[in-house]
Amino acid sequence: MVSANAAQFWEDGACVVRHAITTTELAAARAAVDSLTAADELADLSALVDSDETPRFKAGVDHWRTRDEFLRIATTGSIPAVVARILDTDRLWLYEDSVLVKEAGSTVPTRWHTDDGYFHVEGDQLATVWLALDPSPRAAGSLRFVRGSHRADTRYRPTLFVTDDPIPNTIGAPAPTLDLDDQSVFGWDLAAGDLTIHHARTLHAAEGNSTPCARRALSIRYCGVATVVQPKPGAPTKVGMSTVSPGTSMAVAAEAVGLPEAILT
Ligand SMILES: O=C(O)CCC(=O)C(=O)O
Repeated sequence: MVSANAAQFWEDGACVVRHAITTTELAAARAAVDSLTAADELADLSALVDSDETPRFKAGVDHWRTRDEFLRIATTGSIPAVVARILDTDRLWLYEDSVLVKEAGSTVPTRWHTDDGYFHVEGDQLATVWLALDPSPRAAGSLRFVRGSHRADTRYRPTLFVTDDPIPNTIGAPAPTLDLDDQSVFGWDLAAGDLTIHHARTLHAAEGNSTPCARRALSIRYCGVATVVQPKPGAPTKVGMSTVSPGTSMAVAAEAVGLPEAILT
């Protein structure tokens, strides 16, 4: 069983888990990411900032639907188990996953944002796992967090991720832009197979990737039993979500929407 500092998650807004997956799972996840890249199935986020540099920042969402490896990692084994313990939930659902490849030398940072503005779900049992598939020091773009930001009442407007421009028709305050060296900012250098877990309301960002290796990552976003459906105007649509009334508990909504439930052991 892998261990995590749940108290730090709730106090600071994020915690780290070392050696979270097996080498077999790591190899499978890397192969699945590479198959997405080879098939050109990822969106080019660098294009959103008009970057013409050769290394690109590419990403995609909900690849668990076509790659069983991602579904397996997100819903079985040590990752959902540790997330459920931290969130103190006896049921856990995969809201979505995201593959994020920052190629070696990409200068495109991930801008400050919180995740909750992108999710059509509300509640405290919302967390994102960021699983490093390559060695990820800060210079490669591992996530940095603002200490305690998840405890503030402010709700931030979702952005285009690589720019501070808000997604049209969304609501909320503009996310602040902090210096990564600010004393309120913290994070971890990660080895391949390590992960961080952050609360959906924790402000976070990442540098570009100035290392000579690609930074492949799998972000897995979860919701627990005490969450409810809450449509967020303008946020990216989620298949099936609009068929469920606001306020519906996740235990009912997940089945209607088709969100996979994790097997907690
Ligand atoms: O990988 C990145 O650069 C950003 C990922 C992120 O912010 C997230 O998954 O919440």
